[in-house]
Amino acid sequence: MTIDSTTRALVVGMGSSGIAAVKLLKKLGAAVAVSDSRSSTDLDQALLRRLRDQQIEVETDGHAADFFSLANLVVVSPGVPLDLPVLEQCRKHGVPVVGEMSLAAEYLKTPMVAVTGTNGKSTVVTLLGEMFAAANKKVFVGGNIGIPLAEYVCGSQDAEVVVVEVSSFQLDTAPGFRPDVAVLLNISPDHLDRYSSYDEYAASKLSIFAAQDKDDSVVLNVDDSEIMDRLEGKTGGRKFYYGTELAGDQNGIAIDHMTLKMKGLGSVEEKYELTGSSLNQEPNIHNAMAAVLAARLLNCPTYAVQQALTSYKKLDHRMTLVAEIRGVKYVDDSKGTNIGAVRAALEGMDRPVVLIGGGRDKGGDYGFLKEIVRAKVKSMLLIGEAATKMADYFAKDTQTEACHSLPEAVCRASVIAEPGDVVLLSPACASFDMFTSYSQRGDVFRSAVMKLVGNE
Ligand code: UMA
Repeated sequence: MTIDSTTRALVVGMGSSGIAAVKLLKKLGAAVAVSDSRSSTDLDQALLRRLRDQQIEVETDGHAADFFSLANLVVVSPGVPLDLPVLEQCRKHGVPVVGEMSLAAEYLKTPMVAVTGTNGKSTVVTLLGEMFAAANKKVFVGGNIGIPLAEYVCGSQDAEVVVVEVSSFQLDTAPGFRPDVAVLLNISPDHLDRYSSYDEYAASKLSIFAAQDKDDSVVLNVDDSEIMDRLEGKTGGRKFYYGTELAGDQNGIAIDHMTLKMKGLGSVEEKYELTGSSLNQEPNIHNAMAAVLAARLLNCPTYAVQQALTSYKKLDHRMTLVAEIRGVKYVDDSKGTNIGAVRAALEGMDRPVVLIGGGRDKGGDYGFLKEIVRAKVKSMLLIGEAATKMADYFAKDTQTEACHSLPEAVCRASVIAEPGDVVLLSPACASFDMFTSYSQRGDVFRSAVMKLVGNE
């Protein structure tokens, strides 16, 4: 896509992705306008002033067809629903509707590894970042995890490798997206409040491979049947696999106790040790294998890969032990915002669980959790918009109870839990009904637990 002075671009959404897109489009010489559904009083006033100072036309309080009719390119932020009538109108008139990441990738000059999947993305991209950094290579880590790719592309592009976390929302507007190495970690139901079906969501994840060819690499989790069963015909890239065991014709990496063993890659037998690493438990063992494989495909030296595996510190709010009080462990898995993440968290539990869940429902099928809840959860305390729905749903599988707030749920959990139990915050829902983010929810959990510690 050529962007120049004849381009009249309209950017939808004034969050971090939209603003990075504005910068890039301006740099490429386009005339730019922006539109946001929020009212001008809700938007950052300094940002509005900055945009107007740059002669950028700004529409607030919604998206009007007239404003869109002037554009010959529309760049949407990932959080903007693609079925907005104005966007449908643009597509009908042949105006391309693309995403910021996809636009940025067209102007990217640095080799790129892109990581998607329902869970584990942030762990894998941060670990990859540490692997390249350990080799003294300049690396940019961004995308869905934080700094938009367009921000990098606007700069001097001086990294030796770019590592991006990619969401399904970003993939939905990225038909030509072609990473040198694409990693798909797992697929399980998520964001079903945005997709019309689980199949549509899964297809979005698999589309990360769509534009790749034999010069590109594909990294796949052999243990995820949702990926393996849906893969046929979805990629032209060279396939590499990771998992518990690889078939005879599969090259990649497999786990043998705590040792990762490479197969069919490199001239000598490569091994990596996870003993003593913070990644030595599932699902992080699989996340580690994905990162090792992707790093080696981009020639990260073996010593640097091992160094990062050894020194990596787990990200917060992911199965983080907050405290142990009278033999009860309190674990913060606030990042467990979907059903697959909660299932993985429960699978790793060898103690009876008092589960704190709920929040904003994402349309997922709680049926995926029924069996594991029956087996491992002795009591479920539920908060937020989904509390009643979840309490009713699991009433036959475990004892359920709705609570008004997260601190109240922690208090109740401390009464119910017995020595040897674990109190686990792993909500299966988004946080936005009660908190600004999953991390704020995790922080509230932590302070409620620390209050219990203080009361001891
Ligand atoms: N808006 C409109 N019209 C609409 C809807 C929203 O104008 O119909 C406006 C909002 O008023 C707001 C802006 O769009 O001003 C927000 O855009 P956005 O929701 O796309 O958020 P950004 O701040 O641009 O952040 C996005 C990603 N957000 C989402 O995908 C929802 C961030 O991922 C990402 O870090 C950032 O780009 C940089 O790449 C966050 C996320 O929650 C972490 N991702 C989801 C997830 O991980 O599950 C996919």
